[in-house]
Amino acid sequence: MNYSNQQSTQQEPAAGPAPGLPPAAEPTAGPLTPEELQLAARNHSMPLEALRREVTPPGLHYVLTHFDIPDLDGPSWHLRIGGAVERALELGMAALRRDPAITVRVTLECAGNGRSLLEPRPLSQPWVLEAVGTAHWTGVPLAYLLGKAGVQPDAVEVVFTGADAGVQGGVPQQYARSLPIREALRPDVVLAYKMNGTDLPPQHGYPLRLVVPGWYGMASVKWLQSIDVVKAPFTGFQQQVAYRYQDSADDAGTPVSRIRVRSLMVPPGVPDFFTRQRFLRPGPVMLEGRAWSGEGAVTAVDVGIDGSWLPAHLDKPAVGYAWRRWTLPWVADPGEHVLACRATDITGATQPLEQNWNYQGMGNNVVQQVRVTVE
Ligand SMILES: Nc1nc2c(c(=O)[nH]1)N[C@H]1C(S)=C(S)[C@@H](COP(=O)(O)O)O[C@H]1N2
Ligand SMILES: [Mo]
Repeated sequence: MNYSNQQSTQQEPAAGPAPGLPPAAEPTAGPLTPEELQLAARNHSMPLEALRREVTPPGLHYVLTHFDIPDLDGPSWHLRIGGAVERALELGMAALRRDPAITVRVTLECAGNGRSLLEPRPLSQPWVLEAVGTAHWTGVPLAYLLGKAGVQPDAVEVVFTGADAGVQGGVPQQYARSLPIREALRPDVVLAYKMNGTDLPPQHGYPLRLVVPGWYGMASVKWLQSIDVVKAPFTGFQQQVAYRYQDSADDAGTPVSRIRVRSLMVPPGVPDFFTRQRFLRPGPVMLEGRAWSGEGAVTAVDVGIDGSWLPAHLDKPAVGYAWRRWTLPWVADPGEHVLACRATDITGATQPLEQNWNYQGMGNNVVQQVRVTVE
């Protein structure tokens, strides 16, 4: 396949197939670029040792922000709900806090997680494996507010627009994404004003964000400013150009939605500072980690020790779309070892052993490998 010079001159997506990403995003086999380093320093992942915790403290939860983090004033913030509704609404934070609230435990993962492992590597945020986190999100069910506004019968999608703005692929925009009406009316989709029991931190969407359990993170719009019910599919950049599984720049591709099954392991022992290679003493060690899927329950995790697979013990079933803990006792014998973990969900989907390449580097749920030296 030739990845070079596949240019797309089209900018604003109209109806019809999506144009590809602009040439700046051509995949490369070369070393990390200054632009990737810049993004990596702004957007951080979850240190793998935080997998020990059922709920991720906000400072350890991964963060992905396309543009700048807006500095918003909560007390004067207003959410507008309009478009194809019976009654347009404008709600301040005080009013939203008086509405019925729910708390959902949700594992969020960036769709680009695993991107930097791909060869060639799509140029974007260069995640390794840990662009994930699990939090308790508290707020008003979206369905409750859509019920109050009254969705018109011929509506097809709901568009969510954040307060953050910038340029991506040459297109000036505010960050915006849509959901089909069916998903928007799910009882667990929430307009959250709290993360783990306190006000949202600035980087996670203060004062208000959407949380869509089971979907990759791009659906959960932060700094939520407006909700528009629409009668035709939304064609904004983050919907029609970004977040698609594409073979090449010219392929319209298919939209990214639910999180593919994945498991991760807490790397055992202690790391080398620079290489992160692990060092461990011989003897019994409890391997542990967590597994999740946006398609439904995780039903099995297999742990690979130097290429032989053993079924891990799964803890109690997960709550909603949160991760599920797994453990496997191992007796480490001296030498070099490669550990791996591989989850399967209720649909029968299982993590690939080999890379599953696509042009934007989306949904790469390849199995994690951890090299350990036992001595
Ligand atoms: N307004 C806005 N919402 C956004 C984004 C953004 O850049 N702007 N990034 C999205 C992406 S790609 C992800 S993966 C999640 C990350 O959420 P977190 O930073 O709270 O972990 O937010 C989503 N919501
Ligand atoms: Mo993301």
